[in-house]
Formats: sequence, C-alpha cells, structure tokens
Amino acid sequence: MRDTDQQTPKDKGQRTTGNGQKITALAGGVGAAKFLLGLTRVMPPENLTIIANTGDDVEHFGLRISPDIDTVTYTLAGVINEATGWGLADDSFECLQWLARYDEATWFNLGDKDFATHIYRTNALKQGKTLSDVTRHISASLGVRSTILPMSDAYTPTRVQTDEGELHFQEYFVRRRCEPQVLEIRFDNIATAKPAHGVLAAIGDADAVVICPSNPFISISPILAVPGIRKALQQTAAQVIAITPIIAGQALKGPAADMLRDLGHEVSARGVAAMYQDFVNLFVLDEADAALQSSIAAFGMQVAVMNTLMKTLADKEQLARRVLALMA
Ligand code: FO1
Repeated sequence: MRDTDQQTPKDKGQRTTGNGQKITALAGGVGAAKFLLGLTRVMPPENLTIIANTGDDVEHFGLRISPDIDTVTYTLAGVINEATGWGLADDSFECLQWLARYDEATWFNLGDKDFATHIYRTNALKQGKTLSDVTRHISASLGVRSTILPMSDAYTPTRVQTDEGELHFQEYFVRRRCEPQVLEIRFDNIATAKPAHGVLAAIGDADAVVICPSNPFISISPILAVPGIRKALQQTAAQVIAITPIIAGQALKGPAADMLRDLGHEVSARGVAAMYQDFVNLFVLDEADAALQSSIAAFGMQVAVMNTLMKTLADKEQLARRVLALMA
C-alpha cells in the first residue's frame, strides 16, 4: 500500500466521474493495445494519455525501431496487422527479402510499409527531434486522437541476461523465441534517463492510472525504472488500477509466466500484484483466478474480478467499460 497517502481507493474514485475523466495508461505492446483499443471506443479518446514502454526499442539495419509505441499507435489507428498483433496490415516483405541477398539477418520481420515508420523516425531523430516529437507526429498523421508519450526520450534498451549470455530483448524474444533461461533483466542508461515531457504530469493530474495487462518485467518495469515514475505513481492522488496479464498461471502471450518462474516470483496473478503493491490501489483479476482475491487484498489493494480475456472487439470494449465502472 502506498505510504504517502492515506486516502482509500474508494475516496480516490470519487474525484471525478463520467466522460470527463482523464485517464493515463502505462502500456507495453499487444495486450496493452487490445485493452486501449477497447478503452478508446467507450470513452473520449482525447482524455486518454498512454505512456509507452521503450525498453523494447532496438537499432536494427541502422534504424531506430520502437515496437511498443508502434503497436499501440497502429492499433489505435486501425492499421495494425491483426493476425500478429504487431506490424502493419497488408504489408509485404520485399525489402527484407532483398536484404537477405546481402546476407543480412532477417529474423526481425520488418514489413515494407513498416520500414517507412522506422526510416522517418531515424531521420527525424538524426535531425535533432526527440522521440516524443516523432511519436506525436506519427500518431497525429495516422489519425490517433489519444496522446502517446514514450516513457523517456532516452534510448534505454532492455538487456536480458540468459544462460546463453546477454541478449537484447528482441534477440531473446524474436530470434531466440524466449528459449534461453532468464537470469536477470537490466535497462541500459536507465539511471540517467528522464521521463519524457508530460509523463509525470500525466500521472499526477490523472483521475485514474491504468497499468495495462502487459508483461511486468519487460513492458511495465522499464517504465517504472525511469527515475521519478514509480514515485509519481506512489504519490498521485489518482486511483491506480492494474489489470492482470496472467490468467490461471499463464500469460496470454509472451514470456511473462516463464519470467516470473525464472526470476523467483510466484507464477500467478498474485505474483504480479506483489510486484505492484507499493503503488496499485485496485487489482483486476480474471474470474478464473477468483480464489486469489483475498490473498491479493492482503497486499492492501482492492480486488475486482471479471473476464479479462480479450478475443473479440466486444471483449475489449466490455473489459474497458468494466474497468471504467470501477472508477465511478
Ligand atoms: N515479434 C515477433 O514475434 N517476430 C517478429 O519478427 C517481430 C517483428 C516486429 C517488427 C516491428 C515491430 O514493431 C514489432 C515486431 N515484433 C515481432 C513484435 C515485438 O517483438 C514484440 O511484440 C514486442 O517488442 C513485445 O511487446
């Protein structure tokens, strides 16, 4: 439970209600994007600010790639490849195939249209623009009405220490398909990174902050590790709501369950709640895990139980509506 503020979660929820609520979300990639799509369909998208993980960012072929920012942006713009959850719909891979002729690595599947985003970003960064500037321009150009902020303008790539040595997160995740055992995770340059402009205010001024159903180690922890962000979450008067990324001991996508195990945490939604207990007021648990409710409440959080599986657009909207109702 936060130590700086004695308000109960219920008191916090009474600050503002209805469509005027300002909501800030901490987001990773695919799981977060699904929830945020639902959210933007049941609330005014302009009232939503998204703080996106950039720990997954990678420099590849000399280009700066920001997968989580792009996944959220493309999803909210309606141009995401729905089959994969990342990349652009109806893309082709001619450029990558041609690169293979020069013996370049092709394990990271960059589509031809997607390349344009990375070329634009890299060029703009080279010209002195910040990642925040670039992100704003790309999202505005694609018609996204919510605000998307990178967690930081600094490049802080996630390094995964494994039984095969240290790997960039994308090498661990895509090239090595999460097969190596994870020993430790660290974020380059994080000690000197600053929250991007607007990030701390978005947390401090929100009516509610939502921690999206994202991997706690490689999607949410990099955001929390930017100096000042975790403290802002502990100190905000906003209700802080986390949605479980783990259902019945399993991650819907990606290595969250393996990482909980490898890094010595309980492999359950309770294991995730324990990681967030210093700043979360309310934990959203899947109904499959209803039995964990009282032991998570013992961390000093309220617990809400609902279906958190988001297979269809209707599921995404329903989860978003139910999470919004917790704020009313
Ligand atoms: N994920 C994969 O599993 N395989 C890929 O080849 C791949 C390429 C890729 C290219 C651009 C992009 O924005 C995302 C991409 N992703 C790919 C997804 C990405 O690795 C992860 O979803 C995130 O970094 C974890 O949130």
